[in-house]
Amino acid sequence: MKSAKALLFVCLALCSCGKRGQENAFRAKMSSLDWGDDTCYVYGHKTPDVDAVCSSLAYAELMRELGYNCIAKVSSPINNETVYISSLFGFEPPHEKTFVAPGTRLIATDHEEYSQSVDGARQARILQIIDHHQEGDMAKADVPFIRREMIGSTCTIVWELYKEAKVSPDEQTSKILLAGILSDTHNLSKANTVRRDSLAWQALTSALGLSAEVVAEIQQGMDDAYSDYSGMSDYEIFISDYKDYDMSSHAVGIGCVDWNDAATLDSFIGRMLAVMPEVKEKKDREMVFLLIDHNDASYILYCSDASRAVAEQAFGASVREGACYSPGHLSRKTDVVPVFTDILASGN
Ligand SMILES: [Mn+2]
Repeated sequence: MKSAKALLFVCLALCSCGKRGQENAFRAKMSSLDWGDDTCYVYGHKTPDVDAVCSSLAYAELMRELGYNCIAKVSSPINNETVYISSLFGFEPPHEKTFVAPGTRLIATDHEEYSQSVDGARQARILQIIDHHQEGDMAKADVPFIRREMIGSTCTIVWELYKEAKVSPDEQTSKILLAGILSDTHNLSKANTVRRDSLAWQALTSALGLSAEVVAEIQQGMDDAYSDYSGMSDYEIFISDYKDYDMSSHAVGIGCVDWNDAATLDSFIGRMLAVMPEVKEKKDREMVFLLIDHNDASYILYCSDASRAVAEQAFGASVREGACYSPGHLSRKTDVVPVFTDILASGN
């Protein structure tokens, strides 16, 4: 009798669990994916920034919590800002894996363009895309789960997916998610920041017991690391925050750097112009551009006549050889990529 009661209890428990499982659309979607037997790799974009690294780490962790064999990787070396925050927060950045074999299962975070993805991605099986950029060519293939939200940080989306999955991130993962949000929203100060980023920020900082003052100090450290180019070659500086795009079959590359010292700005622009032909060659690009943020004003550097035409159509006549100017900070994602895409789609 006793054991019959116990059996009934177990049955009821299983039924209610099963019912809860069914009610959880996200978990159900995950279990419907074709995971195969091999490891599924989670990658952010090439030349990864903090959001790319942290979204891949935290999402791989969520997938493992749900029972799937996922590991985060990076397709190229991490930047100084990521080195700084991973050492401050005590987490290990993903290991580098520069190529995936055909048929490898992938999850892409913080990007959805093949040109920004790990080499081999075109022949891989893309299981999921978690991103906050405009629809890219990866998403046009048959990807069974895409979560695209045009919000401040991919890590905010990943935090929301933890909630949907009813998994609470541990302390380490909370730090990782917060790092991505801080970096991509610039501590909630960037124009792309929305209320959902703030909600994630609030939940994570309070779970971690971090005051607003401490968070501001951490942000300052990340900013300093981002623009600490000491010991780097001009080429390395140029590609420290760089992305490739295919715009109407034009191979375009756009880098972003900060340079706030007015006294050396002119010579810095000269150095960056001098290294552009090498970037164009090594990245196999038809056009390359560099956005220099100078105390919240912007210089747009180009090399070659074709890229000059695009830059001048977007930002007006050059202010010096090789450079256009725009007052105010320019976001690559919202102020430059869509404009260049339109110009190149219309054939100039
Ligand atoms: Mn991002």
